[in-house]
Amino acid sequence: MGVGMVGYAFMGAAHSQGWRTVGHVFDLPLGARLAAVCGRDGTAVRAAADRLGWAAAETDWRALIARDDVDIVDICTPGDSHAEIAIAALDAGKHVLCEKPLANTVEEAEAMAAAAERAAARGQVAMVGFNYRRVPALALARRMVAEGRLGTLRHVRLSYLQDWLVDPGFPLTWRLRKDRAGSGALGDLGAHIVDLAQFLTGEAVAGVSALTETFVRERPLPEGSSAGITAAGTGSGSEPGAGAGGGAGSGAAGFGQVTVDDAAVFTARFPSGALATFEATRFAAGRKNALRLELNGSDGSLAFDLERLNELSFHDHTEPASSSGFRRILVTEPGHPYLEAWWPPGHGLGYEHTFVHQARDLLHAIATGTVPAPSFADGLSVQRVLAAVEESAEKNAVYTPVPAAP
Ligand code: SOE
Repeated sequence: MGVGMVGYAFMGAAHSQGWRTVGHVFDLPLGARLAAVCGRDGTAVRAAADRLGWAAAETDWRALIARDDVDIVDICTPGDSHAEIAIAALDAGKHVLCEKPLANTVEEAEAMAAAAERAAARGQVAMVGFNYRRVPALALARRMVAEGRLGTLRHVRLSYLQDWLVDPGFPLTWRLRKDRAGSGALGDLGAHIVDLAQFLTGEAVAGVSALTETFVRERPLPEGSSAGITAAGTGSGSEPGAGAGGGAGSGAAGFGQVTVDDAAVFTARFPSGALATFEATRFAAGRKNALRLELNGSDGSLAFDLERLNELSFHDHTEPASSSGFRRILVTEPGHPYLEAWWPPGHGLGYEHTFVHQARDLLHAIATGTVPAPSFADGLSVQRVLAAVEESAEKNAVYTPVPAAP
């Protein structure tokens, strides 16, 4: 399978690592070839191709899709271009991998899911890049929940905490603009934890109640065009359309309006009756990429922390109270998800390996003609939850505690 990737900044580099490595680790029904990478700046995209291992470079995504040596189109651009590129690629007969969140709006996500369904009838595959499903410990957690090890689920608790916006001097990059990114911490981080909650429980969120906040409403306009989550940009990758400055609402001289949320907190219900809490923020000082979760059921609990991603904590509540308690499962055994192909027990994996696993799962889905998980329909379902969160936050149904009678 020839892969053509659009965008080559942080996510593009992570995906490249996945495509380069997958065939060297897993026994695959189909191989992957890094055919071409695409970005708008010709000099920069050629440099990225050399650095990341792509055979060719293109400056127009339509030309990338039209290439005969491209079978899979991998979309690593900001959200505002996902729908157009994905639908064009599917209509051109290509398989598609699209970064999360699937789109910037529910309408776009619906159109993408419809295109994916049409394409599936022609044997094409469309997957959304919720890579944390591919952390072995989280794949194991899902297996344990599905096996009933937790009994009836009562609580689903997830938070995703970063801190790269704490400094009010951090520039107004594309991730802080609604027209480019759709939303802020909600779509970027909240999308991951909503997807994980639905993946782990096997249930779809049934209702939400939310608060969002933009703590710093104006930020300096950036000097460069490619900054992502670092002020200086991540690598030299200018994602197509990643320019940050133009179009930002103007504020004080040299400043622009932040048009997305900095943080979102919300509660939710699952059809089974389980209650969920979610927190997504870029303002948790000291927390760099802290994705944490805990599930509590009638028969036990599971807990996970991305900063210790080779471990899963499990409490078996059916054991005698005198000897039960949380114990650490070191998720590095060959019987654990994805680990049959990696290192001997105890030799852990990291963030980058989730992209190798993602490439593996996509190639398997193509070879077997199965709908991959997470599908575009799964991406749409997350998008609907994000939209419900925004609507709830806008309506701001916050009740003030009644003061005590004098
Ligand atoms: C930035 O907040 C970011 O790169 C997200 O966009 C990714 O999805 C997440 O994996 C890491 O943080």
